[in-house]
Amino acid sequence: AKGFVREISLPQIHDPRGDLTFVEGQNHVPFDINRVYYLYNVPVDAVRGGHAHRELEQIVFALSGSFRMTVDDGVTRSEYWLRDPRKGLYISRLVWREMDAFSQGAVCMVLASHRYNEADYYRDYNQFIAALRDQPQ
Ligand code: T46
Repeated sequence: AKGFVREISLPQIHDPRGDLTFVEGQNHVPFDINRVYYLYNVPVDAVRGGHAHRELEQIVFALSGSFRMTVDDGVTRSEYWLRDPRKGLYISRLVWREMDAFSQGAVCMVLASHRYNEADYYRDYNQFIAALRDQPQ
């Protein structure tokens, strides 16, 4: 199976005291959350990512500010601008991703299906493409 991405919309409880958004396991997230991590203090000229995962599924949010995610399933490259804390980007396994154009003070939060495991990474693009060719259709 090929990798894919899709947008996930979360509820927003609007209030004069401020907005509230929540994420529920088994409801908004199609996997068990085993890890949460966040990127912050990111220099505006930083480039992050540059890898794909063997098994990991994730949902990426811009909790504050904005940044660009470029995703590549080995055939098509697409760009998503994350800037709305209610909207996450679900990224399946076997998707190459790069992140850049972080705004000043941007905070990126990621919900992940597994704990951190360096062995799950393809950090070489050609190795990722070769692995895709070995996938059953
Ligand atoms: C992804 C994008 C969106 C850990 O020890 N634990 C962790 O949970 C993570 C995510 C990283 N690390 C270590 C591994 C590296 O030594 O932190 C260092 C930086 O990780 P990396 O270069 O992979 O960071 P990014 O921002 O390029 O990528 C991360 C995730 O690794 C990746 O899965 O999709 O954010």
